[in-house]
Amino acid sequence: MDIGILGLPRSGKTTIFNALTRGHAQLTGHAGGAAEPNVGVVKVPDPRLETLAAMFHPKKVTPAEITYLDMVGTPRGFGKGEGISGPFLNQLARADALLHVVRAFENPAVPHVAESVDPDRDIATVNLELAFSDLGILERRLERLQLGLKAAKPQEREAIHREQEFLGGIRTQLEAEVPLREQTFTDEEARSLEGYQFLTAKPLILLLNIGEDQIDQQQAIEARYRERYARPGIALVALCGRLEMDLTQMSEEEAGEFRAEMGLPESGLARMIQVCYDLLGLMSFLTAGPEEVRAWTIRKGTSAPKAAGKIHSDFERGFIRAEVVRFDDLMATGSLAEARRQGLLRSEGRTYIMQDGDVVEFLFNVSRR
Ligand SMILES: Nc1nc2c(ncn2[C@@H]2O[C@H](COP(=O)(O)OP(=O)(O)O)[C@@H](O)[C@H]2O)c(=O)[nH]1
Ligand SMILES: [Mg+2]
Repeated sequence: MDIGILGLPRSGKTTIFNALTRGHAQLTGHAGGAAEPNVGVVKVPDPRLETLAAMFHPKKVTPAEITYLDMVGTPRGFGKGEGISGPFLNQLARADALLHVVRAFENPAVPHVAESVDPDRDIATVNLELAFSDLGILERRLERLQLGLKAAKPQEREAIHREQEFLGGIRTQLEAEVPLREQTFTDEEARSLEGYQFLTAKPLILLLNIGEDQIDQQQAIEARYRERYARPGIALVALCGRLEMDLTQMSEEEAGEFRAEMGLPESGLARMIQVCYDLLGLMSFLTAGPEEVRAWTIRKGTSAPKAAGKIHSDFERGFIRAEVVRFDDLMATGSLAEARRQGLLRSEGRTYIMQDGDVVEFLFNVSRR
């Protein structure tokens, strides 16, 4: 699961990145204009893994992972309505979701690029950049279709006209500031759009980076902005990047005490993982054996063969069936053998929809030709 971080310069992107990944990337003002993004991998904590490990004594335990990408070289024109292009666009286009860091903190030592702190303005600015980028992609495709029309055979023309009309409709809505994630498509239309990797189609997390002096109002600020911006496909979180980054440098115990004192229930890192899971509709299934106990991330509603394909494409192609037991049932019975004896280890076929906490073994057959 890849999350692409974006936002205006000096909004605290790298600070947030460090807080989320316990990283030590250079903040603005120190970096030498590197073009490569900071990449940080976060292990998704799951207490079920430890419990399974105690039962299976595996050689290794592998949690699910979320990867955060912090774009280093924000393009010069970014935030000025010039759209997003080049490597910056490519990095964002590959992400499963976007994390927009919105500056809400005051810091006279680090002036805001637009001179004043105004989260609503910045959210609108970046949304506009994302829409411009998608419009650019649409324009280029429409131009190519128009060119293709000249050389097309009569029987091909209708299909081209249909696509022109479809993409033109999307363009009109985008121009009216309706992001793709809020436009409605049939399943077939949605599939035909996947290849474009439109930015406004991606789930979006608005992360309000509040100042140290606003921590006691964190919940109120979050509620206020959530009311304004939360809708399907958009999540909103308020947290103080600088404080969260400082806390990752402390021991767990120290950080815990500090949080309790400040009235902060859990780490920003843990909250963000939960937000990503909720926003993207994610869940985990588990595999367990003497070699490895492991958690795998999939979207809710994923079928057993697709889930198997997460592990290896051969598992999906040669899928025969899945042997499934609920984590709680496995714990209650104490072993796979006992779960099977009690009829709780089920054989499921191709149409089975995976459930959170399923402990699975996939049976597959790959014919060698
Ligand atoms: N006071 C304050 N300063 C912050 C906060 N978050 C970031 N900064 C400062 O703002 C500057 C830019 O932060 P950075 O993470 O490099 O921003 P980026 O350009 O978006 O990656 C740095 O000097 C940070 O220390 C915050 O929550 N409070
Ligand atoms: Mg940065």
